[in-house]
Parts: sequence; C-alpha cells; structure tokens
Amino acid sequence: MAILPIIEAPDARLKQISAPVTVFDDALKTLVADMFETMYDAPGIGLAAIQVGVPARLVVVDLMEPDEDAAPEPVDDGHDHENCGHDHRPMKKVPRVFINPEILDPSEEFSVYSEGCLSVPDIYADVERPEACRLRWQDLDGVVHEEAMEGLMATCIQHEIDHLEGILFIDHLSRLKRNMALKKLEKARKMG
Ligand code: GNR
Ligand code: NI
Repeated sequence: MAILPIIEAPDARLKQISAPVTVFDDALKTLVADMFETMYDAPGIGLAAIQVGVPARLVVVDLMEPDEDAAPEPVDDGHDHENCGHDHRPMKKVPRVFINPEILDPSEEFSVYSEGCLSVPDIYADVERPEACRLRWQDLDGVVHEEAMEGLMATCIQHEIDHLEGILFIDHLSRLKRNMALKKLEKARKMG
C-alpha cells in the first residue's frame, strides 16, 4: 500500500479525458487500494484516478456513516455531548469503487453544495448539480451494477465523473470566481 502524490491545478494532466478500464487484474486492485489509502490520508470523500496521475475511468468514494454497532464513547472535553444534537458515534468506513461510471437519467431538480477538491486545496464554492441520478458502473471483477444515487453521494459521484472528463468544480463557476480561486491557489503555493 502507498500514499500517492495528488496532482493540483493548474496541472494540465487534470484536463485529460480518462480512458475506460478494460483489464480487471491485480494491478487494478493495487491501484484502488493505494487510492483509498491516499484519499483517507488527505482526507477526502472521493478520489479520481487522474488525481494521482492515472488517466483511467476509475473513482473511489467513502462518505462514511455512524457505526451502529459501536457504543457511543464518553468523552470529557468540556462540550455538552448529551445535548448538543450532533452524532458523536464513531464513524465506520464505507469504501465504494466505481469503474467506468456513467450517469443515467439525472433528475430535473438541482441542489447546491459547497464543494472542495483535493486538487484545488483549501478552496470551496457552491456548485449546482442534479440532486439525484442513476449510476451504472463496473466493480473490480468487471461486473456491471446500477443504483439510484441522491444527496451527497450524487454530488460526489458527479464531481468525480467530471474529473474523468478533465473538468474541475471551479470550471462550473463564473470566469471571475474561477480566476479568483486560481489566484488564491497560486498565492498559497508561493507562501508554501
Ligand atoms: O473531499 C472532497 N470533498 C467534496 C466535497 C463536496 C463535493 C465533492 C467533494 S470530492 C472531494 C475530494 C475530491 O477532490 N475528489 O475528486
Ligand atoms: Ni476533486
């Protein structure tokens, strides 16, 4: 397993269109394992292969969810966990691999989410996308699946499929806002 370097904008490699995965071998499984390790380390909720320099139509996602089996751990940090309304249960990983993913019948309803991207670090902006869709994809054995997606999963998978087409979330912003984001990135990079 390895944590891979994540490519950041304005690197031209992020503009490539990724090629379909046709070989479902051990090298693919290793790449997926490395992509999960890289995503959890970042941390992020999704990662497309091109973000680690591999132009293949492959994405990993993990939105995590509260672990129903874990007892809520008592923590004494001065914050009123009994009454704060948050869910303080430990989270469990829900790793998902989507190979050659395709969006089917996107909803006519849109939702807005404040998106970020590991390739555009520390920049966040509202992006409007179809609120729900169906997704068709292949798993690590090449078996085809189809499932309805909504909410954050629908947002995230559309963000990832954009990466496969060479599109970043800032490409959905006005030219003014995109240029502001790119300037901010450039400045942050100069500052180290
Ligand atoms: O970690 C991530 N968070 C996120 C938040 C809102 C919408 C999309 C995302 S995906 C992003 C990780 C990433 O860059 N995936 O390509
Ligand atoms: Ni991204």
